[in-house]
Amino acid sequence: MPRRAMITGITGQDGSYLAELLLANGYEVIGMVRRSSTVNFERIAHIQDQLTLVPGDILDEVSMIQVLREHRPQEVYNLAAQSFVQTSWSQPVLTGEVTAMGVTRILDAIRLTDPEIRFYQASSSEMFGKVQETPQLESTPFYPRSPYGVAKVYGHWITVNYRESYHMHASSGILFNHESPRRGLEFLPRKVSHGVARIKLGLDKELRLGNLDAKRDWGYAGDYVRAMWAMLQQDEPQDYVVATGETHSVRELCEVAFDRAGLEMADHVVIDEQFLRPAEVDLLVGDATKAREKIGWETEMSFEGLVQMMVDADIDLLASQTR
Ligand code: NAP
Ligand code: G4F
Repeated sequence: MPRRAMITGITGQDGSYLAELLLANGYEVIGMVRRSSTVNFERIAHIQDQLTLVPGDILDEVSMIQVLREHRPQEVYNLAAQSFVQTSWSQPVLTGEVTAMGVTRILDAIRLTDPEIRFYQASSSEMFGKVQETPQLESTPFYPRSPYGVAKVYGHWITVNYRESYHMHASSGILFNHESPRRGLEFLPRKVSHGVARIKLGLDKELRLGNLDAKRDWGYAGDYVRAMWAMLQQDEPQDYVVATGETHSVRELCEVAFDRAGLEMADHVVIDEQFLRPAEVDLLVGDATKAREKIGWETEMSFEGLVQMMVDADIDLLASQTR
């Protein structure tokens, strides 16, 4: 019998890469999708015929109990979230309901239907926020700087709590920023790669950004989903930092992107206050030694390679749309 996994957030960036990985590993993949008035399956359209998509919402525990009862997965990956940090200030309650309480709902649905299910929680380096040590590792204290970061801290600790209270195989991946051509357009790296492509093709002249000095540890989403899967194959559930160990500023990322397109960043980037945040996370850089040693995880994509790939992909995409 093939193993069966359920993914919440399968229509998102990570959900699409994880679904590909699980299918390649011979899994039957159940994707929980929330109702919307228009279908948004672009990221999974190429594998949709191999997936079982079922309706459900992280805001509704009963819907998840029904999905779990009907499909009986052995593994559940909880990727669903309101994941855009900036929006978490304008929608703090929704962010808490989805990104924090949603984790309790899915954990509880698992506890009630089949506590043997192995569970992955998508925790975030945003939990480190105003960092208490550098680099950040599993033992670094959290100091979140946004309603999103606060919600992720809740999601992280409720995962630990269900592991300790009910002996569930629940693991949390503390993932640092990871990107790809499938990233949402509002996140900085994709905003830059898409903006650069638009300028290159003469569709725009400027790119409006916020804080160019913030530093992030940026990796490739395709590499990071391998770590999610590996965590659930371990005998013991644990928490792991997943990061490249390198940090770069927003400015450096822009320079690589503009350079790739043969453009001068200074000619096009405009600072726009609307993209500054009420509180910023100035520096993130992770230490993934534990993931390397215990689950054999390695990142394969370089920072420059990632940014260049995203710029190339957006130029190809826009060129095909304007042809
Ligand atoms: P994403 O592209 O924004 O995808 C989020 C997914 O959550 C989408 O499929 C979305 O569905 C779904 N969702 C939102 N609200 C929902 C609800 N009420 N019920 C069910 N599903 C809902 O995010 P991502 O980049 O793939 O990230 C995946 C997870 O990892 C998130 O939890 C994120 O917070 C976390 N994370 C991401 C990073 C990163 O750098 N990418 C780093 C650390 C942690 P729709 O398509 O219908 O909107
Ligand atoms: O790409 P970002 O929006 O990602 P952020 O806030 O680091 O969060 C992402 O990574 C987290 C992991 O650490 C995830 F948990 C979370 O779900 C999300 O995937 O912004 C990156 C940096 C920030 O410092 C921001 O202030 O870029 C800076 N920035 C500067 N100008 C901008 C802009 N960010 C955005 N989105 N748009 C700008 O115009």
